[in-house]
Amino acid sequence: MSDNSRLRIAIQKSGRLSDDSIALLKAIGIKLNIRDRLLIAHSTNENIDLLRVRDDDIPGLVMDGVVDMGFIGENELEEKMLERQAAGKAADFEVLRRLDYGGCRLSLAVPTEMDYNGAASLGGKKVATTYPYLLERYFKEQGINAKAVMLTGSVEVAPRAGVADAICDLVSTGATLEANGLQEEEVIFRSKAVLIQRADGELSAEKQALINRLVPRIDGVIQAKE
Ligand code: PRT
Ligand code: ZN
Repeated sequence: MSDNSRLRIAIQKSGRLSDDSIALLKAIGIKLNIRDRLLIAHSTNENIDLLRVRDDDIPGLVMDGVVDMGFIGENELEEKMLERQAAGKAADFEVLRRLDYGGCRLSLAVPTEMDYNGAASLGGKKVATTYPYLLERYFKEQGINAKAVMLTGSVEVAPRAGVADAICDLVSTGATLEANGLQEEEVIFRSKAVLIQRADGELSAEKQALINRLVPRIDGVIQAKE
């Protein structure tokens, strides 16, 4: 374990949120010494360590108090919160800021040849997704009796592979759906990257003071780009 007096921030090691999150930390004046293969990166000018992990692990690391803060997509955060609530685990955290990157939507898409007349058309069908809790919540809200089939990758090929009738996946440009003969039909969740921290009162006064000093700088960087 690294020095517990240093603020620990979880960040996606390599993926769509990595570069923008690191750029934001640098823009607010945090100097970082990142070595590609290493899990931990230390700041050379602030009491901060970065923990570089898969994005899937970040909500749990914050909610379990293993790290103090994290950069994460709202889609992943909400899914993990629902999953932990269903398992009776603590799911407390605070959103410090919604950020200006990582924008995408979680959408239902069906094969272009399918006869689709609203979400009720999915009744009795199987829908492949990496976000079963968000999808089941949507089905419940809409009163649709469909089944979410969990796939951690290649969701867009599930209908062609005969594994599911439709999919529920993240979309940004829509090119992936189109390339796979799928039509986007319903947006069930809109997401951006967010900066979260452990629940109120669980941080030392020193760490909370450091966070309180950093957040206005983030606002400044975001405003300067607008
Ligand atoms: O390895 P690790 O588990 O850390 O990474 P990951 O593969 O789970 O995540 P990653 O890096 O793909 O995405 C991280 C986060 O970026 C997601 O949780 C979202 O919050 C956000 N994000 C923003 C996206 C997209 N845009 C996006 N387009 N995540 C995934 N996609 C996928 C999309 O599903 C499609 O397959 O990218 C592909 C291209 O999308 P189109 O619509 O432009 O074709
Ligand atoms: Zn992931």
